[in-house]
Amino acid sequence: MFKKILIANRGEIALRVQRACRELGIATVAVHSTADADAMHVRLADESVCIGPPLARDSYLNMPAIISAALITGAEAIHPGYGFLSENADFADMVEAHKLVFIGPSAQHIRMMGDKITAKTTMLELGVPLVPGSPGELATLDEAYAVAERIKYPVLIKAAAGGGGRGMKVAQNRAALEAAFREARAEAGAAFGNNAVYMEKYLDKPRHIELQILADTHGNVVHFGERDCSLQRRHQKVLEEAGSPAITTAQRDALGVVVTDALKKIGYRNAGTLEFLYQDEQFSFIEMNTRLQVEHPISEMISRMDLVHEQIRIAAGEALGYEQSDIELSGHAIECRIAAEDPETFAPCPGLVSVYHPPGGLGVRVDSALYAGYRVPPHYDSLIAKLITFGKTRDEAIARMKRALREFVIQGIKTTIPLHQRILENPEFIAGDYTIHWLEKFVGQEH
Ligand code: MV4
Repeated sequence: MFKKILIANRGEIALRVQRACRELGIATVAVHSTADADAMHVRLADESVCIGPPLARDSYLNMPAIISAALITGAEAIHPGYGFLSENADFADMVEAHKLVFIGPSAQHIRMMGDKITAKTTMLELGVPLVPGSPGELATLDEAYAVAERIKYPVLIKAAAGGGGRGMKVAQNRAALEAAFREARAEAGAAFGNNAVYMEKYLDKPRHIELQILADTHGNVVHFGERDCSLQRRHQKVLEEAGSPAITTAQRDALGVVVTDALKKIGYRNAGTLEFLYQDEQFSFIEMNTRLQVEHPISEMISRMDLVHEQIRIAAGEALGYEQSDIELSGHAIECRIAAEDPETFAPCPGLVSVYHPPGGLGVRVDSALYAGYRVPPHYDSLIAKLITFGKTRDEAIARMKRALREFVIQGIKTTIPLHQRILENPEFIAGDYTIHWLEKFVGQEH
């Protein structure tokens, strides 16, 4: 096992990884920008290194500075958290070139899944269900017309280097396809320096359901069930649940078998998430994320497993030591992402936190790096706390979340707590009756 790990991140996820390290008896090295000198992840680490000025590209994305910090402090491994360098294959290569361990998948697998076309082609060959679409890149407009006639309109043009919704264009009919194709290509080229695009049948009312997996370096792959992440606004997840209110145990088990078999075949390692769209009782793979995700705690709550412990053990070469049948999923968990934003306009609201009182009690978990007197800097993501509740049933998790949101006191800055309270009162939400379009409509209707 490692003796010292550098955590190449900030905020709640840096604390989350530190907690796992502490429990495993591993010393931690924090890195931070000048804007984060007073941050909780710096205060709680065993050691810390300032790696640059506030802008992320000069600090948390500064690969040589982070590698140097690891070498100087004698850290043996680097945990990237989520965002920043977590899905950067060049960084994973650089870490290994310096005889350090990247706590995540191989650079080859990060690259494979980073290219959405390669990811889909790979999953197709492995028998994972996909949305009907182009077999690979759409090179010409003629090809686009041909695929669209075959799969029928409406269709969606997506960027191969995209993901997270950037560079997508819908074409409702043949007349709209040329503009969608040209715009998607131009936007992809400008945004990613790669203008490759592909086509999928446009699903009009899907849910976003993702499956959490772990793979060790001894050929074992297990899953931790699904998370329903349909409640998003502008491709930002707002509230997630595990399991999905829309799927059955039999559906979960069947999808789990297909996915774990597929990942065994490609020799995937460490944590990963396969994203599916679910509509008309069908799962369609769209993307794979090769990192620990923000919403991983809800999978931990329903499985009583520590996914970060497991990531670290896997990176150290240990075998999982349990099988799928040992993972017992039970109960229901919900996560509310609390952001330093205006709950009506979603404008970021950084500033001084004057009062901070997190909720507690049975079935409540708060992952946050906030404290009273902390100044939320304007340079980074606005997520300030994840409030997670667990219950034997979904109704119990909802009741507990409402109770916990009432208890949560954050003063000095605006937060999205009131938005979550409104969602939790809504009859459609309570019935579990929502798609990926529900939240945008809900937020729009309120005005
Ligand atoms: C789609 C889709 C409908 N049909 N693909 C958006 C983010 C990216 N991960 C995939 N996305 C979508 N892909 C097909 N074939 C609708 C979306 C989509 C979406 C997906 C998940 C969660 C929220 C969303 C909001 C708008 C569009």
